[in-house]
Amino acid sequence: MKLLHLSDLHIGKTVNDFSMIEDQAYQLERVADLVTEKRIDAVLVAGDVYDRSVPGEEAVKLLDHFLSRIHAAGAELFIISGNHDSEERLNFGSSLFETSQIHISAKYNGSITKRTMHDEFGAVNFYLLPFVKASQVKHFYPDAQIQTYEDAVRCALAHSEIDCSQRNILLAHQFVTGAGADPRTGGSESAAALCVGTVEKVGADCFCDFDYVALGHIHSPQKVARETVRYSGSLLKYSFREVNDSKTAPLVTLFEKGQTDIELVPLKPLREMRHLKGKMRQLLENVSDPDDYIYVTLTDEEPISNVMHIFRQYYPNTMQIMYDNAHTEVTSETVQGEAAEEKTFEQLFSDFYRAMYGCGISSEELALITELSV
Ligand SMILES: [Mn+2]
Repeated sequence: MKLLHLSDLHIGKTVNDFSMIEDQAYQLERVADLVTEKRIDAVLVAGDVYDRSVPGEEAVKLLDHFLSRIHAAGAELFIISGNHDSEERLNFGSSLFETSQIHISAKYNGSITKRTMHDEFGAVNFYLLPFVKASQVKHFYPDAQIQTYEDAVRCALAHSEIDCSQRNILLAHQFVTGAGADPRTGGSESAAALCVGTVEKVGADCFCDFDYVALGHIHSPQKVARETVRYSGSLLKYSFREVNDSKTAPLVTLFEKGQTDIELVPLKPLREMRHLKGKMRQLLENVSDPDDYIYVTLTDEEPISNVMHIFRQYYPNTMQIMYDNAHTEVTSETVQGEAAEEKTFEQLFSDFYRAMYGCGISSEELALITELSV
């Protein structure tokens, strides 16, 4: 049996004011093509289907189209909610979708949804655990000792009667750590995922009953503790910190119990996200793939006026321009070297201005800001 693992689609997301919808539509078309080409039996979507709890029209239309394409390709579809999804909205139509082999579990109701498929080696059980906080599980098991997210996940799994002689797959959307090591974040996760306390962490050893664990939440693709506990990573690069990631989807082939093969299938986007660093003149002399999403670090010593306007004539999808030059280096040293409380308002504001713009504030601007501050 072949499974394709996706997560963190974040349909409807904007990055630096650029709508990602066209890129997401393209990427989901490629995924649907892949399902046909590779004869995938089931597609797993491990949460953060939408970017917002109230998705926009285009986002809803795109998910609708994706569901029909996967269904037409003959694969079953398993979807859980992530922390970005609204439980109720993602659940819409789910009981009716069941008749079309589309299984959505967006809301924890005291037991984990289980669905079973069969192949020549027997049964494969899919457990769909939507994103849960400790309090949501505690609500159904008030007598259980549940303080952390790990307690919650353990309690939910303990009430699932897992038959370990069969093959078992889990979908979950949590911050999962392996042997004390945190997963490497991509940078476009929500603040909740980027700075987690020990309460929110779930140890990968909770999942020893599962032959494959399809995780969502962390946007960089990676395994956690073992090859068969994985974050697929987000559908696309959604932040500057992800420019060097290559996005992939794990294609998991299940043979008899205990034999699992994983291939990471590259997902080539409509537009790449890239980081260019150098002097403006140099960068604009060698323009390639102008439709890509571009982050720029300029090493020019003098600030360039209208620099975004200039770059967008060559790279219309320029997302952000930063400076890295002698001024910015001096700034970071100054800020670290001197205590803020010993500085006057004018000095502090001048430092701030330099940190933001990479150059000194003019005396006219400083006079104006001083006047406004009193
Ligand atoms: Mn996410």
